[in-house]
Amino acid sequence: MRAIMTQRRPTAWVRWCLRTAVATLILAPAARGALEVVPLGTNWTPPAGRTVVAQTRFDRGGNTSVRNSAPPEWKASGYVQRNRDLGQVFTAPCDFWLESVVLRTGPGDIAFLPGSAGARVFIQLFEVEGEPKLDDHGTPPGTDATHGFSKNHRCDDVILGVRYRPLRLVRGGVLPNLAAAGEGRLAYMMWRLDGDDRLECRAGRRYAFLVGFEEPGKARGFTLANHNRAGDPAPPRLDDPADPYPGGWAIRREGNGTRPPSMRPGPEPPAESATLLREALFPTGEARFSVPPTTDGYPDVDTYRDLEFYLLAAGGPRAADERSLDPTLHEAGPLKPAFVAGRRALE
Ligand SMILES: [Ca+2]
Ligand SMILES: [Ca+2]
Repeated sequence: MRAIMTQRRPTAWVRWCLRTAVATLILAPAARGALEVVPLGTNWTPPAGRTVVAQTRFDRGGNTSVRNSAPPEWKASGYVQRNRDLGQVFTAPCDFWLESVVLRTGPGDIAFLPGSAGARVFIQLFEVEGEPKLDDHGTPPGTDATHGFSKNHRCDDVILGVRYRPLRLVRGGVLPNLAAAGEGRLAYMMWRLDGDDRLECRAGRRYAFLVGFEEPGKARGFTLANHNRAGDPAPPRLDDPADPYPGGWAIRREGNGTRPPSMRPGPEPPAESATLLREALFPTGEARFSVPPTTDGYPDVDTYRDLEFYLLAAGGPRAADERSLDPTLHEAGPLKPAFVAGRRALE
């Protein structure tokens, strides 16, 4: 009897293993750990049901740029223009799996530079811990900012009291040619995470994303549509009722993170410009991703800025098979858009 069972068990075991392996191959996501940047054109409507957060307001002026230019540009006011990653802090309004971030280029004249199409990009994700506090740098209304890059008293106001804890770095996206639509102005793009790189967000917690070019290149930069209240004459406050998105604020990583950077005013770079150049460039290799984001910037800060951005949760039709593999995806119940502001109404 024992001999018969010993012969039969391996056969049943092998069959079970084969069935499981085949099922796994069929059900497994095609790609895991990938970043895809998808052009959405200049007319795009956030999908109902999957849009968890939407900040729709943007200014008609300005060029708020993501860039990784080589060589960087000298500014006669006395500094080398710093390479920069840009992003946004948000508060999860419910439990959800973040699958996509939709961003939009700005309306300005350098919305999408020619060295950007085809460049490799990344998105870095953080949890934001602590409670934000506004530091006006000792320059309230009626005084000038002290750092010399701007006189606007709000341009040295920064958010302190928080720590940006890195959660995930997803590389390998390829930026599409957004200039194919609207000359690159006000063009939407979807930064989509696949498989294990989707981020589990818990209701009430703050998170942040930061996007940038992986490598420097000639004329490599694009702007992001955003709304900035740095010019508001009202006294600074974090709970400003005019804030279009009270759940967070914009952030950046500039150069090697030195704050404030050195200034040597003049029409040409000084002979000894190595320090200025080093401060303008990202550290090489992995060190770049350890430079924490901040609202501090020169000449602008992100303290009063919000990007135009949309967060889409996993759970759409193309994720149907993945949903069956992950029972937590829909435990939070129906998704409701939150922090919706501005002109655009969600369908
Ligand atoms: Ca100030
Ligand atoms: Ca805000």
